[in-house]
Amino acid sequence: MIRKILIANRGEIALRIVRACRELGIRTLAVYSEADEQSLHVQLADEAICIGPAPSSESYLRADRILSAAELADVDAIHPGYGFLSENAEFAEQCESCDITFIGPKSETIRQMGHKARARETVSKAGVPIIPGSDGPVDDEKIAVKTAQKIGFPVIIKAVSGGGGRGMRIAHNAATFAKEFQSARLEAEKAFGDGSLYIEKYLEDPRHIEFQILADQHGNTIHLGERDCSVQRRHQKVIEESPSPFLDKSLRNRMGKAAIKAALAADYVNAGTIEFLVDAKGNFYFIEMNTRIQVEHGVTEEATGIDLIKEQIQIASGNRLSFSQKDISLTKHAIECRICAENPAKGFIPSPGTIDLYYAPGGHGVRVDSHVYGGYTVSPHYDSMICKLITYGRTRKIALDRMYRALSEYLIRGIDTNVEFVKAVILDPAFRQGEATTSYVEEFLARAPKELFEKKPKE
Ligand code: MV4
Repeated sequence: MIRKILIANRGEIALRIVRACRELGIRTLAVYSEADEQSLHVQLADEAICIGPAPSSESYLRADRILSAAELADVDAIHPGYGFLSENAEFAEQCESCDITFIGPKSETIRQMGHKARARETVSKAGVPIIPGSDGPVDDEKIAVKTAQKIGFPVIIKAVSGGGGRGMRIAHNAATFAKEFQSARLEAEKAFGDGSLYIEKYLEDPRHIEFQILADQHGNTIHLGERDCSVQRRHQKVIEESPSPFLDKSLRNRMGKAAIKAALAADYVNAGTIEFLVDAKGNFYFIEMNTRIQVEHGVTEEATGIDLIKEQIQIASGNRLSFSQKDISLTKHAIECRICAENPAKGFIPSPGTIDLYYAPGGHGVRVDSHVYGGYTVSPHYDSMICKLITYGRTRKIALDRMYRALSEYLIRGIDTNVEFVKAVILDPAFRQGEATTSYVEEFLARAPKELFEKKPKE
C-alpha cells in the first residue's frame, strides 16, 4: 500500500501531485532547493526536506539526496513529475532496489524507449508505422551519407539519446550532410553524453499529435485520445489542445490503435505518451515515446474527465484500471496556453523577478495550474513556465473564446510574460481554423505586428 509519496519535483507539477495525493488520503513529502523555500508545494505538502542549493544539478537532479530524504522520511513511493529525474532509468532502478515504488514504468522500459533508435525498431516490429530511416544508430560518417542518399534528401539527423528536438539537424543534400552530421554529434555528446545518431526522412510541415496511454500492471492498456501540440517554438510547446482539429473519427481510431500497439510492444505500465508526426494527407508516423507524465496532461484530463495523476498512483499501487476503452471519449474540447516569464518582443528572453501584482483568471470552464502568487519571485535557475492556463467547453469555439476571455483578465505585474503573444495566436484566423502545423509559430512571428506582443499601456 502507498501511504506516503515523495514528490521529486518543483513548481506547478509538484503542487498538482500534492493535490492528487490529498484527495487519495496519501501523505506527501516535498523536497526543495534553497531557492524554493517559499514555494507553494513546500507549504502545502505534509512534510518538506531541503535537498541542496538552487542549481538543479545540486538539488532536483541529485538522486542520492532524494533517496536519502526518502529513507529518512520512510516514504513508500516517489513521483518524479516531468523533467529532472523522470526519465532517468538509473534513478528508477535505484528506487526499485531500495524497495521504493517509482511511479512510472519499469526502469527497463525507460531505458528501451530512451534509446530513440531502439524505440523505432521495437514499435515498427509490432506493426506501427515509422518514418523511413536508418536501421538503428549510424556512427560512421561515410555509411551515414550513403544511408541518407538511400533514404533521399532532405533528411533529419537525430540523437539516439535525445528527444524533444535537441541535437537535431536537417540536411538538404549530400554536400551539406557531413557538416550537419558532425555538429549533431558534437551537440548530442555535450547535451546527453552520447554522440550516437540516427537518420530519418525529413517531413515538411507535419502536425505533432500525441496519444495519452494508461496501462495497469494486469495487462490492460488503453488510450485517452490525442493532444495536438503543433504550436511550438524552438521545440517548446506553447499551446496544446484535445481533440486535435485535424483528426476525424477514423484517423483517431487508427492512431489510437497504433498507440496501444506501441505501448504493448514496450511492455508499458503507467501513464505514457506516444508521439506521432502527421502529414497533410493524414499519414501518421511514430517518432518517440515519452515515459513520463507530460506538462500538457491537464488538457487530456479536462477533455476526458479522468485524473491522470490519481490513475498513475492507482496503477503504481497495483490496482486495475477502473474503466475500459469503450468508457473513454473526448467529451469536451480543452486547450492549454503555457504562460511563461519571458519577453516575446526581445526574442522571448527569460524574465525572472518578483511578481508584485497577481490576479489569475477563473470562472466557468477555466483551470489554472500554477505555483505562483503575488510576491512570488521567479528564479532564473529553472524553467520560465509560471502557469498552465486551461480552458474547456463543449466545442472548440467555446474553449477558444473562453481562453481569450481568461487571458484578458490575467494580471501579472513585475515581470514580462507571453500573455499578449498567446492572445494574438488565439485570435489569429489561421489558428482558429485549425490550420496550425509545426511551422505555425515561425510563420506567425514573420507576419504578426510587433506591438501585438507588448504589454498594453493601461487605459
Ligand atoms: C521530425 C520532423 C520532421 N521529420 N522528424 C521535433 C521534436 C521531436 N520530438 C521530433 N521533432 C521533429 N521530428 C522527421 N522525420 C519535425 C520535427 C519537428 C520540428 C523540426 C524542426 C523544427 C521544428 C519542429 C517542430 C516540431 C517537430
